[in-house]
Amino acid sequence: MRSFHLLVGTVVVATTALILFQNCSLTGHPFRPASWRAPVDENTLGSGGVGNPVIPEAGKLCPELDPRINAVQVERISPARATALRGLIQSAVPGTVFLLEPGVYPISETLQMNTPGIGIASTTGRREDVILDGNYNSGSVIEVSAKNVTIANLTIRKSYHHLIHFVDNGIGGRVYNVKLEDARQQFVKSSSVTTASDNVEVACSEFQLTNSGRPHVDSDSSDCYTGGIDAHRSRGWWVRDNQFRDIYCTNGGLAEHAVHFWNSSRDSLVERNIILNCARGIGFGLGQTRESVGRTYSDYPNVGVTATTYIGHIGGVIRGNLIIANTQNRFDTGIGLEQAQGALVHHNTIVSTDASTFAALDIRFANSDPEVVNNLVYPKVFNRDGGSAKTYIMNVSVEPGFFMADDKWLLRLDPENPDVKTKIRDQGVVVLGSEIDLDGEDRDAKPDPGADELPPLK
Ligand SMILES: [Ca+2]
Ligand SMILES: [Ca+2]
Repeated sequence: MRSFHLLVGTVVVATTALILFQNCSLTGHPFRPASWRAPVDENTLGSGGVGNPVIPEAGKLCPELDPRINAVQVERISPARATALRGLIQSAVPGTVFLLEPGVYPISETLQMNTPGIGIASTTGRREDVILDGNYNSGSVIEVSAKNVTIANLTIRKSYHHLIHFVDNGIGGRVYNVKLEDARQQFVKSSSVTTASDNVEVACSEFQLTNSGRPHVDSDSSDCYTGGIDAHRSRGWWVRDNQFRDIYCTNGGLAEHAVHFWNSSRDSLVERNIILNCARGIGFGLGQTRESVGRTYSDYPNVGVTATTYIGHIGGVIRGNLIIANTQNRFDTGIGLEQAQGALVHHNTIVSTDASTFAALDIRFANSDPEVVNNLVYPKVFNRDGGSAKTYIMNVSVEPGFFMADDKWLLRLDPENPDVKTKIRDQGVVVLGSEIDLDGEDRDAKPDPGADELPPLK
């Protein structure tokens, strides 16, 4: 099926572009203009090549967030008051923002953010200046159970359960410019009993499992019970412009995805994330039938209730993500769709040089019927157990040789490579919602498949 695109000529492409433009619509999300992106550690990521820094538009997608805007009250906290923080948050009036001065804040008991509109951030705006350290004590570091809570500009590390756990009613939450490091279980979790935490934005943040954190991963609940974002029964999340790194286990267990929405989640928008050396990239749904209590919607009344009508994920968009693995025996799947109905998979680059890779893209079970357009994939795409793409065009099979030779992360295509010139540059079709590439640059009128629009020809 993948070879089909190579035969598509210009006329067909133009026609298809028109049809696609008319048919594509974002399921649930209006187009949200990109606003900002976090700076990237270029020492780790490599130079990018062709005179481009890795993120040439740094700042455009991720401008600085000042949490004092719209705050009803601002409370300044020093590390000396770390032990008082929990009680102060507990008794805060709605709209209070806690600004923490630089330092390490030991968190021995979960911070319960259960008042609407409250926030926590550093005084400096730099995430490395303030560290909430759970030291694997117990529970989660932060639990969110109220609307419009903001967590920004700081670091959270070493949780026994989750670094941030959205429980009931955490609607409209925002996780912004946060460094999330070393969770024993999933880094950001959403699970609810009564009211799901919908419309949460996780943006411009960095998730990393370090070598020193990896031995702490929970291997009792499953062999490798961790992952980046793990959201059950959640609707309308927006996960954008983040980095996920090294979320894998070395004990033979398979980590959950860097970004995973399942158990009848809906309308997730996952865009422009960089996912490096994680065991699995992005997942919508998991398994053929429900594993725990799913969620129903008025227009999908039985979707989460009975095994025969189960849908793992409804709608949603996965676009402009860069999913790279160059490790060995760690990488399983780039994008996994399991009972994921109506997903749009556009302009992603998925490349693995890991010999144990199962699939760049895995389309599984009968409800999975994605529209797959303008992706770069290597090595394999699978349709299995009755799953198949509804639309599959202009997806190009790339090889590591297509990328810059001095770029160990395979972040940049080599514009001089003959295959890049003929198979990728300007060969995509116009897809609504993908106007901005991974760098925050506008795509030209002839889009290039993959996450990055190539620099113009000189
Ligand atoms: Ca182009
Ligand atoms: Ca670009």
